Amino acid sequence: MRKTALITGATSGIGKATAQILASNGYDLIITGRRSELLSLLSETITSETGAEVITLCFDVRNREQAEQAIDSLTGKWSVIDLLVNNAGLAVGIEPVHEGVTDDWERMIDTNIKGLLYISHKISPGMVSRGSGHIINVSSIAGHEIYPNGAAYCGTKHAVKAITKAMRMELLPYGIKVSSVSPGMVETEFSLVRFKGDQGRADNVYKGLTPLFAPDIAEAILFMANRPVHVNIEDLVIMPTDQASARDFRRR
Ligand code: NDP
Ligand code: 8X3
Repeated sequence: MRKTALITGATSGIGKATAQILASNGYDLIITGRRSELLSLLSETITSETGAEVITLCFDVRNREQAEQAIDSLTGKWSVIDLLVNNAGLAVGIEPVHEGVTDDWERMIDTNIKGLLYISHKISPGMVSRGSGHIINVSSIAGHEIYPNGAAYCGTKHAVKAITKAMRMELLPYGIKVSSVSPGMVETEFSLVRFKGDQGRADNVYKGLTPLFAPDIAEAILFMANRPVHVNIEDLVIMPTDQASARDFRRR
């Protein structure tokens, strides 16, 4: 029997690659994001390529009312979510706190922390009542390490680590798995967003090294989701071979 997964931030990067690989491996999908045309396009492509059933929910995870309404709109089989991938997230700006832009911090905190909590709050009660389910949070090496000019982003990903562990403890009595995946540098739209559309600066991030690519993380998420019932992967740190820490790179 096919399972159902809800993926936040499926219009691009890791979320999109995760949607594609899950659909090819027995999941029907609820894909979400703010860019409705990209959601529709992805939904059509996945259905024609894999035969998976896909529905789309277009909303901003920062907007609690929108997020709650979107999840409340799910009925029938779509209200039974086996796997939640909390992926929507971003970094914006790269300045020290004393020179930072407060609006950038709001965007990161509201998306990476509050959005993840809003969605988990709406979807986990169904898992609790069924006594099964799996939540995989997309964290980061920035949830394990800290680097200068990344205070707010690292703060949000450390928060994701704390929320993941707390929810793992809270959901333990119900047999629900809670995991995180913590990638290093992955080439997606991430750097373009961080540098506010400056393609040159975004390209420089990946110059001279081989980063991870979105399917590398999607494959890991599929692996985590497919473990036997008695196995929960708590966290998976995945780095490019060319990156040894948040600050150590091998560029040629
Ligand atoms: P992308 O920018 O390619 O994708 C981000 C996704 O998040 C998009 O689908 C975007 O959709 C969605 N999103 C962002 N803000 C919102 C919002 N307010 N409401 C709803 N959806 C939103 O980046 P990645 O794929 O790289 O990022 C995915 C996750 O991976 C993030 O949590 C990021 O922190 C994490 N990560 C990324 C790394 C990297 O180097 N790339 C490394 C470690 C972790 P839309 O714009 O349509 O709303
Ligand atoms: C993204 C990776 O190193 O820019 O989470 O924080 S990093």
